[in-house]
Amino acid sequence: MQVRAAVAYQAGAPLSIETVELEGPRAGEVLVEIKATGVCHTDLYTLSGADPEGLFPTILGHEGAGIVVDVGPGVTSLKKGDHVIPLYTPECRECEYCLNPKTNLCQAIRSTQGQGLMPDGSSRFSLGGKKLHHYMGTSTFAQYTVVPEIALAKIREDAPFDKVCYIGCGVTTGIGAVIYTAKVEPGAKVVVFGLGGIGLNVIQGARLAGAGMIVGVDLNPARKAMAEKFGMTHFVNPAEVEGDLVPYLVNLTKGGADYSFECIGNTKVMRQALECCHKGWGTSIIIGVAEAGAEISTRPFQLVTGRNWRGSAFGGARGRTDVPKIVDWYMEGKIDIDSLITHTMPLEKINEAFDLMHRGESIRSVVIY
Ligand code: NAD
Ligand code: AHE
Ligand code: ZN
Repeated sequence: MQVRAAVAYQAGAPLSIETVELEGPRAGEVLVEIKATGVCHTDLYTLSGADPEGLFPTILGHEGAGIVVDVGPGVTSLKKGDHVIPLYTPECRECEYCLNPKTNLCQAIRSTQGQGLMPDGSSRFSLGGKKLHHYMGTSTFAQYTVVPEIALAKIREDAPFDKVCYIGCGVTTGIGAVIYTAKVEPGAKVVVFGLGGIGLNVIQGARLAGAGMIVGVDLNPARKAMAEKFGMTHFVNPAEVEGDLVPYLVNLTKGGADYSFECIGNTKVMRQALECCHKGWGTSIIIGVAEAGAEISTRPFQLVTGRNWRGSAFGGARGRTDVPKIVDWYMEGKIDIDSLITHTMPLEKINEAFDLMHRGESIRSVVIY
């Protein structure tokens, strides 16, 4: 079939709206009509050319929601008409990762996904007879996309696509990092670096977990009001701190953070996030994605003296199991998504979403098909 899509021809260039060819679903695959998709900083990162898995030409996008239109042979868990959220972290429930409660990183299709291909090693997208790469197994910047069955979470039908698409990455990544990865306890002192589409969800996750102190750190003063609405108790702008940021934060938290979260992708900030943690037990979670070749460093003494350095992908969530629950939390009013969606646009204007993010003017932009 022919579908409208935003094609990334090469790194650094704006996306181009094209009519591309999409082949139907093969065995174990599902054709999804994407109704809405968020634009995440990771799309911008890959488009920048810094991502070693950023293959071009491609169709980006990994934060979508839509409706099943057709299923390939052997698909049993989904049928035409089901409402779904595509998952860049699938959940096969069979691989050694899925069977290990310590991780959410299902590896069933990771290698072909990283090569921009479907699990059988081919692509369903093409333009003018030339192959287009898939992206993160989802390619939600297309009106229709083909996704493996194990990479789709079935969600309730009364959930609005233009809001719950954000659960496909940002909401789950932020709230999940607090609840599933860090397992923040009531009363904990939390420091969040970067108050964008991810960090603000870490803040609402920390409030949900009952954290006693939630410090937000961002260079953009415009982020303060929104972060306060989501539960931030103290705002720190590093540009306004005299002297080193780390001792300032240790002092503010009276000894250091129980948990810190880096939601920027800046390796210098990752070090600050670790070193502002409390001696003996503080845990720092890296969420931000840094370019290939970037390295983190600290004095080993920081770890010897009991600080823990960890990372979190997709918030530690198991998509097919946890995403429908997070949709329920939204529908029950336990979490706020609407306030974070600051801009919406049709696919034709998707480049504006990237410009807004570059200028720090949006929290989340959502493309509505
Ligand atoms: P964003 O652009 O919306 O937010 C980044 C925020 O960081 C902005 O508010 C910006 O002002 C702030 N910032 C930038 N430099 C700073 C500095 N030096 N000190 C303090 N604040 C600073 O981005 P986002 O969509 O929230 O994504 C954040 C990061 O998380 C990106 O690296 C993205 O690729 C990554 N990410 C990771 C996962 C995962 O599963 N691990 C999932 C989604 C996104
Ligand atoms: N391809 C990049 C890695 C990017 C990365 O870390 N992606 C996160 C999700 S970001 C969503 O916005 C992730 O889930 N990582 C686990 C994985 O298996 O990719 C690179 O640098 O190579
Ligand atoms: Zn993302």
